[in-house]
Amino acid sequence: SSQQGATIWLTGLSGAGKSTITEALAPRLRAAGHRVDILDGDEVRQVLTADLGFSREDRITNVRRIGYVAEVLSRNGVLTLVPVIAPYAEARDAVRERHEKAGTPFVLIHVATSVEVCAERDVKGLYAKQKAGQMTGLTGVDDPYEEPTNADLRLDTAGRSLDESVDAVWAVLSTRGLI
Ligand code: GGZ
Repeated sequence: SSQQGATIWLTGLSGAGKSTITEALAPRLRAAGHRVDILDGDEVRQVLTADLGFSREDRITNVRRIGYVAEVLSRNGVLTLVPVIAPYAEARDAVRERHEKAGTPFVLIHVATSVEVCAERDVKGLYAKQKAGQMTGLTGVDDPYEEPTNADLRLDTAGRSLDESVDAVWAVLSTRGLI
């Protein structure tokens, strides 16, 4: 079938809800007849970017590589969901530019859950680890997160149900004519 693809990038802190929203959105999009794939930072880092750490340079390389793969998939009709922190504007903009040059739709969702709420949730225990001095360079705590100024949606998940968050992303995709 000929379908319009797009890259839907969910940027935000660890624990903001990027992966959770993605995992709920994907089956809904599939049920609506779309081809969907997910490039989750946590997973992709085990293969495509297994050589990279969390320095500024490595994070930028990580995001550019993932952006390359996302654009190829999206150009070929896949709705490609990318829950990856992408803390640097420079890297996000490079990915956006690659998409624009290819004429491939790019949607940026800022999952803007506050660092306080992310630390409270602390699903992975990273915030506790950083506080205990067992790690450094945690995004939003002692490492930069450059807030997007060009997001299609700024979504704070605090006080919102998962369904409401998914609906908000869905509305953006609908407005953009992608679904
Ligand atoms: C942020 C880290 C860090 C540091 C390990 N800072 O929430 P998670 O656990 O499951 O997903 C996060 C993942 C971050 O990888 P990304 O590829 O999304 O990040 S980036 O765009 O910055 O390259 C987190 C875990 O790895 N993690 N150390 N120091 N998140």
